[in-house]
Amino acid sequence: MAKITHLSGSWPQWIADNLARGCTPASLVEAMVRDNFEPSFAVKCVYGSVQAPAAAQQSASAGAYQYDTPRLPENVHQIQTNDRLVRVAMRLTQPVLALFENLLAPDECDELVRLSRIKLKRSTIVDPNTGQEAVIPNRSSDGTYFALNEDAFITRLDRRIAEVMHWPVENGEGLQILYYQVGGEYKPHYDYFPPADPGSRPHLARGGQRVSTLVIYLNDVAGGGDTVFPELKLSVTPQKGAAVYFEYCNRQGQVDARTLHGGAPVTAGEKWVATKWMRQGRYG
Ligand code: PD2
Ligand code: ZN
Repeated sequence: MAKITHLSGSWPQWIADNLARGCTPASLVEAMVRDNFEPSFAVKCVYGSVQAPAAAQQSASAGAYQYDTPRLPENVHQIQTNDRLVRVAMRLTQPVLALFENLLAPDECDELVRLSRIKLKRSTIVDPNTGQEAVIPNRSSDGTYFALNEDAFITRLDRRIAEVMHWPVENGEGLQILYYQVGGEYKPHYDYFPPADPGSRPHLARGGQRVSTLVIYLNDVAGGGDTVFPELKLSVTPQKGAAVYFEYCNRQGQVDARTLHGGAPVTAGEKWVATKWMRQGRYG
């Protein structure tokens, strides 16, 4: 279905009403993208309607999000974790985003794939209204999870991952593994729970908002499968053992709509990734 790139009917009023009642611009963009709006167009519609106080006028694309000091330290080319030296190959500041190389050894990637293959299930999303897990065509991968510190191998990886994300290991959700075949994709979305969605409430009650994501590539993909950031015009090519990191929730609990991202369709071969989501608080 073609994406919507014009604003008609009750949409302008819907945007105005929801902004007036205090919904964050990011949550409105999220809802519009779910309703098949083209992501950049939705951002323009919503941010074009945001009336920032004169003193706090920011560029329309930055919206009201205030960038804190990044959790990921600036001016660092390498991160020495407990057991591995990880290279910071590239970074952005708004949003905070970085590419890590050499995060996992090839045999660690292979082991995660081997352990996951036997327990894959179709991936789900959180229904924005009910909060229940739902299967949708926008997310056509299979996946599985490892509980935090499930065994010695996972504990070692969880510790290293927490170190590069500069966030407590106990605030992490269990490592999620995703498997995409040719045609498999994850359409652009946010990893945070849109604060205005009723379905976000039960998820926010456990550990609070998600604050950052690490997508780790477990294989080199023969074709497609890039992790794409439409607002940044950025595309990250999967590379075995490397990872893309990004932050999207500041100390005030605001969320950053610039981190809209997706997994582009795989066009050849298969794609395996491991995803770590960090929460504001302990995810117990
Ligand atoms: O597989 C990916 O590249 C991808 C892209 C966007 C994974 C996720 N998001 C995710 O797991 O949230
Ligand atoms: Zn995601």
